[in-house]
Amino acid sequence: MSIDYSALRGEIASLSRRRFVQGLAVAGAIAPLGAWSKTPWALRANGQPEILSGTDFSLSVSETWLNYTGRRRPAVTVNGSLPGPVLRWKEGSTVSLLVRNDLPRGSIHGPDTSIHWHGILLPANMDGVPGMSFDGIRPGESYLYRFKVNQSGTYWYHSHSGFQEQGGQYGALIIDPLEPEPFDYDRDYVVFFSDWTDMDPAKLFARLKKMSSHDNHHQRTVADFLRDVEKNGANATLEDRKAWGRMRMTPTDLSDVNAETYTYLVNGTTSLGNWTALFKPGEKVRLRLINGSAMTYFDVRIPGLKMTVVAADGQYVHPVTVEEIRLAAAETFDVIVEPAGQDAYTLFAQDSARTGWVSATLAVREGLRAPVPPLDPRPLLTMADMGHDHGMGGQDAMAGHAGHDMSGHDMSSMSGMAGMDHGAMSMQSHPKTEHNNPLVDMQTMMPMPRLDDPGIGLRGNGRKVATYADLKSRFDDPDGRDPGRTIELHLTGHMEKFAWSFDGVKFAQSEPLKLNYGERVRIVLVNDTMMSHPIHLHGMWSDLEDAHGNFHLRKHTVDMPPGTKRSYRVRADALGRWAYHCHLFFHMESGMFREVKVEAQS
Ligand SMILES: [Cu+2]
Repeated sequence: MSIDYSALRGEIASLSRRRFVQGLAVAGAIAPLGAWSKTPWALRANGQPEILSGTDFSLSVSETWLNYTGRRRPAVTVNGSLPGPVLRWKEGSTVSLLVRNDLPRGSIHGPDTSIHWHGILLPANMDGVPGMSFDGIRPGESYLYRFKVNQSGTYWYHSHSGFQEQGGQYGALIIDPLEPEPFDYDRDYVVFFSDWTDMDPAKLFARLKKMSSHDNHHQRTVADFLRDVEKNGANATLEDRKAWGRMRMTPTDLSDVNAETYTYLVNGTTSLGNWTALFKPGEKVRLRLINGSAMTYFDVRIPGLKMTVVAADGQYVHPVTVEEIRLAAAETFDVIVEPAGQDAYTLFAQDSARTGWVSATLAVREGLRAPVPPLDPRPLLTMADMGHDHGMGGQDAMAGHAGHDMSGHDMSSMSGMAGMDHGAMSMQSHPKTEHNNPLVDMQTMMPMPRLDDPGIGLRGNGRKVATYADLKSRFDDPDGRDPGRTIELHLTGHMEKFAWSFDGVKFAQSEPLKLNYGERVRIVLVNDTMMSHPIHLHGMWSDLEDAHGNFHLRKHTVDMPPGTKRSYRVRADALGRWAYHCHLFFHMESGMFREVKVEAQS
């Protein structure tokens, strides 16, 4: 083992204690806990954001000073709270949302603002992406969003202006369905995860561009090396080190930004605040898990309880009972739990790099806690995770460097190069724009869908982890047509430069991706990088296909782990200009973003 986990945990614990000294930051007054409620929704837990329901909403985007770490810092908030109020709509109604920009002059989060309704199908000018859907909202001005709500489920909203999403401008969106839901429950809670930083998000981005590995100081040591030699032999160890060196990455690079920088929040509260969802033994509790993080994947579990997943990205799935769920940034999952036999349970969310966590509690009354489990061991990326068959265990994918890096390449240890003839193996081809491209540091050679892979750090952990393969939409393909054409796009990047793009072309240099109004198209994504990317298409559903190309799972955000190739169907039934991007905030900012233009055929 290359890391002393107990020391790491101690370090994090002491860090956490420091952070928690004044760690409970709630923008307004903490809502007093009301009497027990019989209705599923009405109960407001301590610190639960305000719930606004109906059809007419007035929202104010402003700056609020919050203290999560002992220092007061300016957050950008909606109606003064972080997260903003829960908005509760009704399917079939028409909602009006007047959003006013009340950011003070000179705010680090200004000047303009916007709200994007994530996962909601609506007219293009209501989507809230400045420069694409509308001009944004100038200081002191308002924008009236008005559209018919044609779906139901759990979603969220966030700013699409500047760095405001990282600065705290987000909230939950709940849409009650017209038809009864295919499951029942006694209580209903929003569980909104996010990652807070005291830094000015613009400065954090600048730091990433300058020093992309800042948060990954867990470099392997000489002692690790000697241990590896003992275990794997000198040759294999040297080869492995050489290969990693060539890929400009260490095997502990799991996230670009992590708990070194972030304080993780659930419903706007740190672990110390202990956000608590109350239950009575025997009740069914619905938890609407929303990952509103800028850069964090959360692995969520409740030790002692199984979770039955009933919806993904707001859309019903056949119920599947699991013990753990990985939430990519922007994903939502609705789960039902039935706590009984204990007075308190810990809801535990650790980041995928195992650098930190946030916890909350399910309890029969306020003030209780259950034990918080330790962080899982920090996983090491393997060459296989990158799609390399390195002769150290057969894997289903292989990878190589992009063309410009191949000179002097040691073919005995690294397999694959774009365009090479590898005989019977079906090699992944790559777009021309990736070749000799200084923004592309790697290409995958034999990517696979891997829908049944729990993911790095979750394999074989003794817990049943939900995978995309387990989650099947409760309905048939709502479109029904086979896709008329296929568009392949590659997720590309350069770790050291912190440059991210599609097909090696940054947004600023890219042309819009054109879809014909009404067509059913298949989008195939190939991940040519070593990071996971949650890819989000605005305005239209992403209907994920199974490994055989059949409709499988309706999503608004499709997670793409390293070494994967996944496909989904899109019904181009929404005219106009739409954003299409990685939902890791700083990947989007650095160029992993495209415009999708849906046009009527003349
Ligand atoms: Cu990304």
